[in-house]
Amino acid sequence: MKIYKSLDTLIVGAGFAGMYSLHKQLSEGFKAEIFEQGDDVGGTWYWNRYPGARCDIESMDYSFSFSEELQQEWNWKEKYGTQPELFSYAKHVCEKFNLRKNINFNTKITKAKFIKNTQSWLVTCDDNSIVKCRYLILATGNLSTPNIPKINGVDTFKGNIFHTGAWPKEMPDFKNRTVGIIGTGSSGVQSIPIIAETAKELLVFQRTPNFSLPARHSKLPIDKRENYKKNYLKYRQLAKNSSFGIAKYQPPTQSAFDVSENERNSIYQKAWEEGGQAMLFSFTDLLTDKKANDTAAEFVRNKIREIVNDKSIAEKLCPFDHPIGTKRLCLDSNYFQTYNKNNVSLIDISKKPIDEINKHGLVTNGTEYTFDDLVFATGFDAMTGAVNAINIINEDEVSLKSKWAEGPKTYLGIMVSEFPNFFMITGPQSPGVKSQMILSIEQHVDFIHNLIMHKKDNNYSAVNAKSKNQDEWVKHNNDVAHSTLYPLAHSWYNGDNIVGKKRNFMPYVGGVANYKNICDEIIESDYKGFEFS
Ligand code: N01
Repeated sequence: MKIYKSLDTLIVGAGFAGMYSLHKQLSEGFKAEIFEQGDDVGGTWYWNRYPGARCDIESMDYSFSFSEELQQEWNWKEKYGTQPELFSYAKHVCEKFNLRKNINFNTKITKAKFIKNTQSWLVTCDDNSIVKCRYLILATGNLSTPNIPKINGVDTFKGNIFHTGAWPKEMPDFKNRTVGIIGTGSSGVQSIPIIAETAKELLVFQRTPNFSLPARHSKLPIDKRENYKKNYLKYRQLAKNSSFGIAKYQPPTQSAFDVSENERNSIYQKAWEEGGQAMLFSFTDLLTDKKANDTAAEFVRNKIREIVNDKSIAEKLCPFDHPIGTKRLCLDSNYFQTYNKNNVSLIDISKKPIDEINKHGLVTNGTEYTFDDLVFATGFDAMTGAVNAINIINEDEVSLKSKWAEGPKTYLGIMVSEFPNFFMITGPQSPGVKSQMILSIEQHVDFIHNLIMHKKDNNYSAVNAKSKNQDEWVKHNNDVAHSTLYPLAHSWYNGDNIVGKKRNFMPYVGGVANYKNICDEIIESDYKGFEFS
């Protein structure tokens, strides 16, 4: 076995998490490199180039805070960053901190094995080359393994097939073409209105309708941007002390039933007009009390009924299967309005699934629908997909995938017991996907970095999570989730979207601020729950 490179730190993935982690490691003098399967940086914003792709968190929040110079010099143009703008930002970060020379592009990591004697990892790349490293950090993202449902006959389709999460670099031209799209989650809700603008005909195959609120997207006024920049310290602090890591969404103070029905509806109306996710932050009990939640859900259903001209289509677009906000709430620009267009049809497949895909289209409920192009907006094997795609083996020859067969178990979403010197950025059972992702990334990268420094400064050779503390953390994660309405939804949060995946609620929904306090207390207690050897 020939080791072609020896590193202190090997990081997998060159998205925001990987880049910031690399920057921290290099700043401390570590020999560190990223291995990235794409040919550029950006992660999510490299792969998700589908029409209409943009972030659903405002740009001034969804950005790095670790460098004052960076946050002052970058000028966001749009209220919600588009994929091209976010991709440019990622490239700017890469150049500014001189990271590119330490990134191996077009290289996929397939295996990692911990070697007891040397207390290091041997990592195998897809060209079979082997890299030795002391620390292995996964920055592989939570929504990075596209899910293409196994539908009979998919290989026989003669037209083009696209997945929103692996979109080609060259934008396909849908002009004069009939397009079929499967999926009405965030990716579908964003791409459907844009594809409908050019396609001759668009057929939307909907299994479950989704709640979506208007984004009220606009250009970002320069004075607003500059004012925000002047007060960045304050806004970043507010974000850190909030539940979801977004400065303007501070914890509400009153229950939905503290006010009259009229007042409640006027609060919802104001939030609807403001756009974004404001409505979810109107009352304390929207995510814990089904009756409170029903008031917001019905408000949104009534909006759908107002917007969509055809009453039966409107009713098909109204979600009844889950409380609002318990699946990732979509933000849209004219999503429901799109169903008023003559070239758009909604095909409800909730009762009869797609039987097969054939040469010309697909068959459901005995009817054949033909189209030229097929778009899968069918989401991802979320949170565990990218981790399990690497064969990670500990010193006892046990794979992480087998350890996680019944669902992921982590300590703080950062480490896994019996897998020393192995770290995940925003892993399962951490707030990542239920927060402003970049804020959570920064917190995890800093935590992991400090943990590694603590280990190094004390001349330890390995750090590991204790299984007792891990079990307690997993239990806490589940207890918090089950004190809310989240588990009532069938969503990627609990693995329901992947056939055969064990149901487990994966994100930590106890709030960003609470989570950070817990982590800070752990640091202060000399890394309680971690063992050093
Ligand atoms: O994926 P999803 P997504 N037959 O899993 C349907 C983030 N994101 O890519 O609900 C028919 O939400 C499935 O139906 P059902 C964001 O966190 C952010 O849209 O399972 N349909 C559903 O409608 C988001 O939550 C942004 O019944 C099938 C859809 O496909 C996450 O990524 C933008 C099917 C999948 O929805 C994932 O969003 C985009 C089948 N066999 C994404 N299998 C922003 O920042 C699946 N479906 C704005």
